Amino acid sequence: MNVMDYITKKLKSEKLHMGLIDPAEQEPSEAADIAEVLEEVGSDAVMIGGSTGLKVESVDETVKEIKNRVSLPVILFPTSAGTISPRADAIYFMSMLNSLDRQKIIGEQVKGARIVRDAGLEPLSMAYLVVEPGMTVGRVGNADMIPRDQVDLAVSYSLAAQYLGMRFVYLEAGSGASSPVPAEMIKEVRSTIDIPLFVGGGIRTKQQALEVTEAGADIVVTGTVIEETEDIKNTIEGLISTIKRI
Ligand code: 1GP
Repeated sequence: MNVMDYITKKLKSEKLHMGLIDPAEQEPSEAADIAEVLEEVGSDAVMIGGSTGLKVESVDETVKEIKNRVSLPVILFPTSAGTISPRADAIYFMSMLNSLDRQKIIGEQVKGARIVRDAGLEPLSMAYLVVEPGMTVGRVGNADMIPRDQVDLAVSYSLAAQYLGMRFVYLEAGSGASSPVPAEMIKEVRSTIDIPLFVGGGIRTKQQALEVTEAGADIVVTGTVIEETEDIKNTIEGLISTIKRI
């Protein structure tokens, strides 16, 4: 499966939803149960990652179980070069452009490049931009966070990413953020760049999903809501139907 083609083709006619599963939060078989629900309710891909101190073994086992049971693309969303599973379909080859830590901008990427090549993983080049409040990823990534009212700064970073040849921009408010990336910021970035825009962090309700997609998010990522809800099927189905209606 060529994941870039899959995403590009889908984006021609609809907005996408991707469900983020953290291998540290459940057993691999339970992760596969969640992935089955995501597939059933019309999610477009499963992203794997998101925790600090993740072990490559648990990433690998989780990807294996999911690949055994669903046909959705499984894409790694790595925190470091040490958590790459060759069983996935693709990997976001991402740089946290607004990190103050060289390791997060290019260090892990140098460490991981040959691992990705040798594993035969499809690299999907992505600019990862952390917006306030940023949560754990902002802290761990030593991000010089984009303030919520600095729309121009988000636009400048996103345009720089496009000019550097990156294929995606991800505006990240941080997993579990109290509110998502501001609509005004999404709108300005979307109207400036030509590459697809991911938005994630703090999206829990249909209203929030509506606001970020109406503002211009092409791909909406949700993670925490999957972990917190009592009824994954209904909750995610509601979010996806909202996202796909735009
Ligand atoms: C985190 O953007 C993703 O990297 C998802 O955030 O867990 O808040 O949905 P949530």
